Amino acid sequence: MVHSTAEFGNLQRFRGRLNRAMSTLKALLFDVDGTLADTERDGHRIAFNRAFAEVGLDWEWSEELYGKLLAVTGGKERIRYYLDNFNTAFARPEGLDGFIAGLHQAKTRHYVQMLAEGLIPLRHGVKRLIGEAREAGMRLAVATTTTPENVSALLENAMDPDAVSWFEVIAAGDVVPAKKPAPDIYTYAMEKLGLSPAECIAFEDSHNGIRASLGADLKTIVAVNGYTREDDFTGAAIVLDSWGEPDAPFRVLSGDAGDATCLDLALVKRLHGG
Ligand code: XBP
Ligand code: MG
Repeated sequence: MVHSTAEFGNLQRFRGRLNRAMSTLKALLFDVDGTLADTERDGHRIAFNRAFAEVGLDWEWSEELYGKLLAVTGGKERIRYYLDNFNTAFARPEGLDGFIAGLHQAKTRHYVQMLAEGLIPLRHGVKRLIGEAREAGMRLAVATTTTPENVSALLENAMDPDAVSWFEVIAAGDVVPAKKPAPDIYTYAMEKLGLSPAECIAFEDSHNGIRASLGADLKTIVAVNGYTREDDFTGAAIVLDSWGEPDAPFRVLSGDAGDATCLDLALVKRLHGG
């Protein structure tokens, strides 16, 4: 008999653990920005600034300001957040939605161009882990807030010309109306895969990201980056400072990696528990 909300919560968590213990891991679900690559400070931020300059705006998003703007996911949503909170004096044009959408299109063009020039590499360990997962027949998907073109451009340029085809589902951008921290993009990706949360695991780098993945009932492995080091990752299966490579071990910030020194499939499976 369940007596209180706390006990009900405990029971739900116990059920989740039991489901996972009975479910084999079938798919890895990857966030993109900050997770597959360190895209924000020297990628998206620069592309936004180039777009602003292109249309004659004197806006300049510094590294520090951009850290604050990352509170909101999604480029269009971030521009609006900037205007509402950091540039309230800006004389807004009529049809603000269209103005923001146009600006964001220009930003996407600049960002994709930067990827094509090979300016944004993958994080250490990503290629190795994905290669290992593919060899083991693990299914792969992306669940991200960013624009679909950005994902294909990153995968093609930084991972492999064929890498887009390695991912069964690329859930990205406006395909769901509520972006992270809402769980919708993860739920959407799992629906497309035809899998339950207990059969999947998520990879994230930020507080908003893990709120989305945990909200979708997914076990989540975190590797922080410069902007997210101080984020709250309560509920993560493990928090690492990087994915690690055999010759460049990760540091465990919280959780238990056993003897592992880089994130390999064996550790992913152990953290999943199935
Ligand atoms: C990623 C984001 C994205 C990018 C910009 O969040 O916040 O908005 O900064 O991408 P997450 P777009 O890693 O949690 O998915 O400009 O294409 O929206
Ligand atoms: Mg991210």
